[in-house]
Amino acid sequence: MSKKPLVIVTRKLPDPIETRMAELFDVQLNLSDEPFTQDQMADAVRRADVLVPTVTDRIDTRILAQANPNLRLIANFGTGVDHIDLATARQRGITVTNTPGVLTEDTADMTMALLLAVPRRLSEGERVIRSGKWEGWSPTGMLGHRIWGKRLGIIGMGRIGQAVARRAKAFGLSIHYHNRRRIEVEMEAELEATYWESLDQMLARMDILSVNCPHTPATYHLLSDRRLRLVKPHAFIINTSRGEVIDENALVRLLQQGKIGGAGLDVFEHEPAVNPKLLELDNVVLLPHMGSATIEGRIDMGEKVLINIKTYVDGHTPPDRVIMDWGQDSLYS
Ligand code: 8YV
Repeated sequence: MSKKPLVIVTRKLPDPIETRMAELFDVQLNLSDEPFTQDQMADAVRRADVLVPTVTDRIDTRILAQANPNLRLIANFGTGVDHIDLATARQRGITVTNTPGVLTEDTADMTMALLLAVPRRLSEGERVIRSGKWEGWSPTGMLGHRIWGKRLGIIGMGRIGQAVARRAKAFGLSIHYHNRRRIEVEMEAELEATYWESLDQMLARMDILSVNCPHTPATYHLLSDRRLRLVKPHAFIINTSRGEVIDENALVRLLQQGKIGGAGLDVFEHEPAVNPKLLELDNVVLLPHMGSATIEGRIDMGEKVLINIKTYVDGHTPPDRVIMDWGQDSLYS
């Protein structure tokens, strides 16, 4: 590209990142931070050389069909790329990059926060205080479930899953995992993690489950109604990955029926809509997709986006090019 490429950014990014971007490229920022409408998105793909979307944008076949041949790079601000039709992007010769690694620890922290909050009833406790109804300590008041000594089943043992395992080990949980392939034996030994080839069998044996796999065609409703019914009635389910991995209606039904002990959800199947029935349940902790929401993390993500664009514009393969590697036989990484 001889002239400065036009980079269109769909959401407000941290100021220092926007400043650097404007120095390097010809940039169209979204200062309002309102997500793009479908019309704005169509306009963006018709004009941009590089598009910087986020998880709130749907870059589907219909949108990509309207893209100009000059759109060569989609540099996603975020790790999950399930909102981008990767197959169509590939067909049209568009490179897709993401921001892996820099939000691993923050997301693992949030997983632990939920993993503690749900069994120990943190949100419920705070609601009691805020309602002004607390009458003081009692031997049987606000009893939750002990964490240490319990079995944690991690679904998806990639970077975030492993970071969760490290933390959970320090909290005295025993670590179990299911993944599309077994991790390196050295890593398994370091994490003292037990591999379960059968997700069904693992689900039936765990006290706490943590969803840490990406949403791909193969993991959509991985925790289906049938699988959720295998979970122990006192078990807790934590999800900081993507809502679509769990059949949310089935989860809500089983929570209502007391067939699952509780849930900690940072993500939802139809964000930003939250199933209203979840709001009626006391044994759930609900967060607005803030797993990686730290000031530092957002800067790091922005830096990654900048490096990916710069590398691409300079004619090289960007470091975080997304390789679509999920086939029929593969589940998740
Ligand atoms: C980000 C996330 O905040 O990176 C991801 O995949 O889920 C979030 O933590 C969001 O995606 C930014 O686009």
